[in-house]
Amino acid sequence: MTKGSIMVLGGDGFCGWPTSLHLSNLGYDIIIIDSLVRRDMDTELGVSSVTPIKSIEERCAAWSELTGRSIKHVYLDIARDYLNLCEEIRVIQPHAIVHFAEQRSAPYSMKSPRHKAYTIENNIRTTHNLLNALVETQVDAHVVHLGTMGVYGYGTAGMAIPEGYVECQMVDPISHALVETEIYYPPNPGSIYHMTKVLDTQLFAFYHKNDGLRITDLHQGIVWGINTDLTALDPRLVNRFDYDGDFGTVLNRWIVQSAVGHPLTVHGTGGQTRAFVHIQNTVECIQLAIENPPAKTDTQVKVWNQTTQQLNILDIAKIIRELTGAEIRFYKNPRREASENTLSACMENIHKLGLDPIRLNKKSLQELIDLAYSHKERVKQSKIICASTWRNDMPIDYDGVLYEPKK
Ligand code: USQ
Repeated sequence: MTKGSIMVLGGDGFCGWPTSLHLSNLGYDIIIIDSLVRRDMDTELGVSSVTPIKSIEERCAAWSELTGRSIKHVYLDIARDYLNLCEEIRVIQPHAIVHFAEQRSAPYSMKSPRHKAYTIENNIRTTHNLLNALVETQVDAHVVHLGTMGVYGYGTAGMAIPEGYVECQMVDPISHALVETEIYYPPNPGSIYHMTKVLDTQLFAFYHKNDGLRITDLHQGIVWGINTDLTALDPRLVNRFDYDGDFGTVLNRWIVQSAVGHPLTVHGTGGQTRAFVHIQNTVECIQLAIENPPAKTDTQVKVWNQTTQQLNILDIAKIIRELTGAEIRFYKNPRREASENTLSACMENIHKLGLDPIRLNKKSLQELIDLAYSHKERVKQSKIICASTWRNDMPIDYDGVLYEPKK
């Protein structure tokens, strides 16, 4: 028996594909809405996934052959085709809509004026078209959106990062009386990409207040790992593995660098601390969000932090170095970000619902290393260095300086 239909917007991507499999396996009817633009970006950048991913048709056919369950793909650009988005929502009458359909790379968003404009236009129109379409069609689907921990910024605030909202006292500018209130934690995005996720939160707050839309915004940390239990079932289901300077994220990139004998590219001093989550936990968190929807009577958009641990990036490099013997080098940071920060994020919501956190350890890293080593001939060394700088006057550092641990 089906549990109902779920639309996965951006269901061909790095988080979208494993989520689609996970939800299909739980008994939901999955409809992937995807314009396949992420594959076009690989062509634009002259790179491809380290793992040889199959076309969306082959992926869906393999899933059906292996499990008897079907996943349907609809080719649709929801940023530009509002009318067909409405039509799909009307026909499918989804129980929930998982929204991954945004350009998700900070370096890509900072590459050039064109990339900045594309990221703003695409991400904001996508989110707005979705919310607008739900109001127009009057379909009461729960929207589960993939936001980012980066909306909070990585300054050292001197306190733990709450889940979306913070209780505070404000000073009345006239009477100077203290007023107790709760507000969105002040946003501090570090890139145009992160900025779009901040703007999304404002759209959600408005559509929740005005139209009663039910929305969960998941502020996700940096995803590490490639496969989930289901993408690992068959090579045709394998997830994408990005390593290039635009789409590769820090830990996964470094695993690939170690496989091809490239030094680990630590930006700046490596003093950055970031929130992390394993891809298997990502799909489980989305399941938890779907199973625990907001009530119609909720007064706020539901916000959860989707992270299981916070790690210093130089510490990660040292663990990979210990496992693989890779050299670590410090590169001039192509980003404008604090050279050092501490980070402690509240992650109560997903944990109280029973998420079993996968923490970084040598065994889980070894699986990733084995995967990268088995496809290392697919890696182009020339695409490794981050060549997107946050400003035109910032140099691209191709050489770096060797890290020599104190004896
Ligand atoms: N970094 C390096 N060396 C590298 C690559 C990155 O030192 O070779 C550093 C960056 O300078 C940064 C940190 O590692 O300080 C994280 O960079 P990243 O590329 O792994 O992650 P980021 O750009 O923050 O974005 C990624 C995803 C994005 C998601 C975000 C979660 O691409 O979609 O929203 O992680 S978070 O970082 O918590 O905002």
